[in-house]
Amino acid sequence: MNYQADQLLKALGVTQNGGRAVRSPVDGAVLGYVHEAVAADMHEAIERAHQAFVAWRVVPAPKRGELVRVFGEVLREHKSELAALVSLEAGKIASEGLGEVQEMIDICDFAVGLSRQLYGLTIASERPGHRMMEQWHPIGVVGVISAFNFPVAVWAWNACLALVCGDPVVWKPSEKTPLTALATQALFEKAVARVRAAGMALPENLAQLLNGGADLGEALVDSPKVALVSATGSTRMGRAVGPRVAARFGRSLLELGGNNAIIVTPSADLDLALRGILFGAYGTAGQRCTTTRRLIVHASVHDQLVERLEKARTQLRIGHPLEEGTLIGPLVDQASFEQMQSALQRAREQGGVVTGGERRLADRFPQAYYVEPALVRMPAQTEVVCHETFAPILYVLRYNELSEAIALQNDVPQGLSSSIFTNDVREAEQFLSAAGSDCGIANVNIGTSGAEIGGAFGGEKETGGGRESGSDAWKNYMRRATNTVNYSRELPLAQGVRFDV
Ligand code: UN1
Repeated sequence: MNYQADQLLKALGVTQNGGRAVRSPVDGAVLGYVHEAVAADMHEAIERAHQAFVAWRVVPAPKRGELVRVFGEVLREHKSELAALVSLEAGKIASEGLGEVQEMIDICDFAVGLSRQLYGLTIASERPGHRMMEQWHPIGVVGVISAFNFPVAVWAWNACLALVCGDPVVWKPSEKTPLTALATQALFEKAVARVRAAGMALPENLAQLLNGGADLGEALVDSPKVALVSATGSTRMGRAVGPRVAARFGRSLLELGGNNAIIVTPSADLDLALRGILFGAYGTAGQRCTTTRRLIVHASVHDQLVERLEKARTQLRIGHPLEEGTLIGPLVDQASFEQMQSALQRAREQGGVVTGGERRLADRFPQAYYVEPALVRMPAQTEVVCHETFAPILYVLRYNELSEAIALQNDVPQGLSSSIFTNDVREAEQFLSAAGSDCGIANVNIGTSGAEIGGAFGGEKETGGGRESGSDAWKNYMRRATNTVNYSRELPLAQGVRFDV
């Protein structure tokens, strides 16, 4: 048992009483234990959530916001402990663990503001003495399926919006990160207790957590009582979820794989580009859906940029994520390491020149998988480059014309994030235009990862089309009602139709 984890769990209010052992990607040590649920438990949880919905949907939205405000307060109080647990369970370096909890706090603030801004339109009626409007009503139970790499923030994006929108949440986290989920749930329950102690009545079961296997996710996907299934993870998972939810006419919000590219043009500030590429490609050990996986560089700056990148790559400190100065933590598990090795092998077979990619620190951490980030010069955008490998591999391609670079950028099945480094306004605008990047996120002079919560987050094509987090993503969690009110003493029909007896 890892004693640091033991203390963190205690400080976060998680009591341990047996269950499956959960191991850390950092060193393979047991961090704690988790009891796993089965599908029948999920059916009961959905039923309880539905009862909560009936009560919660009529609580005024700004009052619902009060719960989320207090949750944000509790998160601030426990930021360092939860962040450290994220580091131990998901392998993130300290500042990224803190950053993940900061995303949770930020979305709380955003959702609280939103709780007074769930606006509908008023619409001009063609009939005299009539008024048309739209209202946004709570939609029902929201199921959240989340991935290991953002084990708590992605749940918070969904849960905080869902709660202010009037929807209870049922959460099935990744099997790789159940402890951070338990800690988050304990903090949420602390917020519930605090709001109740201050005199506000709250229904039971506004947010429930069930740890366990794929059968739990399937129960969420198939239940007609789950109005929205928000799923983050692989395209393979999304292919299973999307059609099944659609088959029962449920709603799904999918945030799946990315294959994000940075284009570097001749006018680019190469110092800036280098920093953006390093964090984008190798930060979080390449395990973000927004990780930069492809670099498309103009021939005139290709060699010097790649040379600088190659040098900087070898200077990134790999190690225990909570040790001062570490920039690259471990891969999540052995399977992930093997997928990385297999991708590098395929890249070599497809004409790539690979540097890095070897296992590191195996003597110090024989049960963990640290790797040197890899750089692969590719002759073309081959099969392996079109595939998302969840590891720090950066494929480098060369271009001559910007249109060619944009075509390469778009010519992959995924469509999440993209960037251009340029100081030429024409190039930047071309990249952002309708004929430019086809991704949900397109940036200028910043990298592909590390988006702020205020924007809508998600992407097109195999990324699944969903938008979470900021902007008007809240509309996913509500249903729209169009209302026409007649305040006249006549009953004119629309389109001039006559139906008089
Ligand atoms: C993810 O990897 O699923 O933009 C989410 C980013 C983070 C969120 C990533 N804010 O990189």
